[in-house]
Amino acid sequence: MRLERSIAAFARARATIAGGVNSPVRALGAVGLSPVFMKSGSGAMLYDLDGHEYLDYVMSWGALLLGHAHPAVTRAIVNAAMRGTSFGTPTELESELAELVASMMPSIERLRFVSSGTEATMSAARLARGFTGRPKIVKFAGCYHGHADSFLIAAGSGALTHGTPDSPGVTPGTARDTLVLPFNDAPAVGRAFESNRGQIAAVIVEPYPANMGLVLPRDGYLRHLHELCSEHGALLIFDEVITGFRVARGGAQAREGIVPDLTTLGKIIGGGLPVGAFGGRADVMAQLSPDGPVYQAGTLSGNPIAMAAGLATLGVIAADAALYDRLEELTLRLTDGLGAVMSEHAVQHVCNRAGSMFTMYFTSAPVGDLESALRSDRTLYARYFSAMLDRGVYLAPSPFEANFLSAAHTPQEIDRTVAAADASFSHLVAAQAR
Ligand code: HOZ
Repeated sequence: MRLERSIAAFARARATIAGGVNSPVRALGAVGLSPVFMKSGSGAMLYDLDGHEYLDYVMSWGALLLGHAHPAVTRAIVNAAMRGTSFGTPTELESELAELVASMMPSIERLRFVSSGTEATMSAARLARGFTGRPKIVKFAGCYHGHADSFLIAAGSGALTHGTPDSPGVTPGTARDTLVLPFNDAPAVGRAFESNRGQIAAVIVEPYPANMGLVLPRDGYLRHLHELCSEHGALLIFDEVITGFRVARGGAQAREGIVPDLTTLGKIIGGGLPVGAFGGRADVMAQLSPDGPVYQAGTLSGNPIAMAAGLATLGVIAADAALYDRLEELTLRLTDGLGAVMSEHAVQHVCNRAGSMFTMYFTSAPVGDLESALRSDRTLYARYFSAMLDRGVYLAPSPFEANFLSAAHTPQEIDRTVAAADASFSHLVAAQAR
């Protein structure tokens, strides 16, 4: 495949942008390529600078539940922009979106909008510390909660992909206050609470971790976390930046029937614009400035254009009772199809799926934590990614990321994707035989 314009665009970007990208996961280093520069997107499709089109399974890292350039969202953005881009004062749009979010996710009694998922988790951690008066946060290996210092320890996503799960620049003091445990290991959490009595402010977890690829919690594991937090006076923070409005209208907490103390949101809540939010128990949120002493702020927090995009997106979701069933059905059609193709070509694989997100690991044993995820064959994944790209399918550019469908994907496009996988593996097997 010829990607001359993308290659030239990357060379140009590298001259002024650090690493040529504004977020490392876009660099495509994990699959041995250089970034594909996109020109536009529509529905399930992406269009690159060189004139290729791709069926997109990244969907802006899960943000675009409704697909690219959804008409209702685009209209809302344009209309909001005509009224002014930012006021630095409250608008009623913020309350409208807050009310809609709270109605869809009842654990959120109060919330605050920020501009990214990183800001949401960073602020939630500070709030948990301020509320409890305790220093330590428990996180799980391979979970990624954005790039605030407290979380760049055994982190997933780009930090894992690029080999820096413990980032330089995080001070030993900060690292000491983050306790890292293996995901899905219930006794480890009990032991951590025992040996850090009165020290743990919060346990933060992606209920369905999606930054070491997708990993699902064992039965009862999340409930166990909830019970331990209650017993020890710590807060349970569900990081639903990815799963919120993705795996169900009410997020993973609705599917699992768990009411966390705090929830962090991002991605879909902004309909493709930069929005995050954190919220939960009213007594905890009351500690935030100006009502309380825990400081948190942002010039563009609750930005009117971003609020309008979020409102339009959640409005479409709220009005479509069958949306999540349709997405789930479509995703099953895809993962079943891909699984069948891989079996036919004798490729060892394990598929983890929740709602409209999934990861295919190239390994034979179940994947339930970072250690098992790391057994996935990265070289094969890189070759698979390239072969699919050649056939017009844009997958997650790392074996340690999730793939996402959108409401814009059609059964025909799913079948095309499965056919592309079949052709890809035929090509890879033939290439290996040569
Ligand atoms: N959570 C996203 C990837 N897993 C973040 C995207 C980014 O880092 O750019």
